[in-house]
Amino acid sequence: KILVTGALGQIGSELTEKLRETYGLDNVIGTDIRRVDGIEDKGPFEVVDVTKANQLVEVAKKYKVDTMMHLAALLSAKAEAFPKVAWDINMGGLIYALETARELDLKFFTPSSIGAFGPTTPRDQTPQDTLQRPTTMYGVNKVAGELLCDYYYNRFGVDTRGVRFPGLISYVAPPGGGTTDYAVEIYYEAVKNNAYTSYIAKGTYMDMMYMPDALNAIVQLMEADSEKLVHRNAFNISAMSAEPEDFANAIQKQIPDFKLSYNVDPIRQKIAESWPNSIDSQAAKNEWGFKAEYDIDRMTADMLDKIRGK
Ligand code: VAH
Repeated sequence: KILVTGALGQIGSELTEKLRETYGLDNVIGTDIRRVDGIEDKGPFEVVDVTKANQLVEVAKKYKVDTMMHLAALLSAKAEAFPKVAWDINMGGLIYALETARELDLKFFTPSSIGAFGPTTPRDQTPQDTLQRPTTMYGVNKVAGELLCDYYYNRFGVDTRGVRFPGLISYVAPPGGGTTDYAVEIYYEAVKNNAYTSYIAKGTYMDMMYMPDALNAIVQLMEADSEKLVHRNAFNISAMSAEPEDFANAIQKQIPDFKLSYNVDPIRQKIAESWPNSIDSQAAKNEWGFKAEYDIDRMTADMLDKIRGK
């Protein structure tokens, strides 16, 4: 049985659904800081504030879970706007999640991010093992989180595993407060207005991935043979390195008169420029068979199709 935190978020909402399809509806308990109408109709759900001691462990005991997937967090741009709140949620939540996993011997997943790298990290084909001096609160949280998860594995034997997610593109639940969110907004605006004004500058490359590939990666990593894992927290994974013009070109293959313009947001541009242009996913491929199925054209066709259908 699996407990998911952040189950109303961009990743959590789709991960909960995917896990229920894979392991059975009643074997996946979604939790988040609040409930929304009808959420219980989709399967077991509990309101949990991950920053409050005992709330997580009580729910984990109540449902006798054996796995925790901890997605509750503040993303990069919001964390930069509210750094102390981000620390409290991102680190305060993580330590209680890890303590729950230690106390109840749970298998544990939490994502890191390309945001765990900084401006002094090699920026092209960033290696799995390299210098990590991020300059954002989110990045500080992600590096500390990676180290904390490895600590709980090495010190207490908690089976912790994680991936460094690139920007994730999806059409089910909107991302909230990320830097890569432009890559989601562009599709909605393309369908609605045939145009989009990007807050990230032309030529700014970042790693990206379509949500179905991200969800498959989580399931694949969690099912991987523990003996084969050389790394744990956290694996570089990416499907593509793209800049705003790449998305515009892919969209124009479907919507020829789509227009992209720019109105750069200096804060999120600064965050984006501190991250890699592209990361190397070889360790994930070698140790647990990571493989992305969606390139930018296939993702674009599916995104536009699904958004039109909404
Ligand atoms: C963000 N979408 O923009 C998240 C993610 C790599 C980006 O961490 O903050």
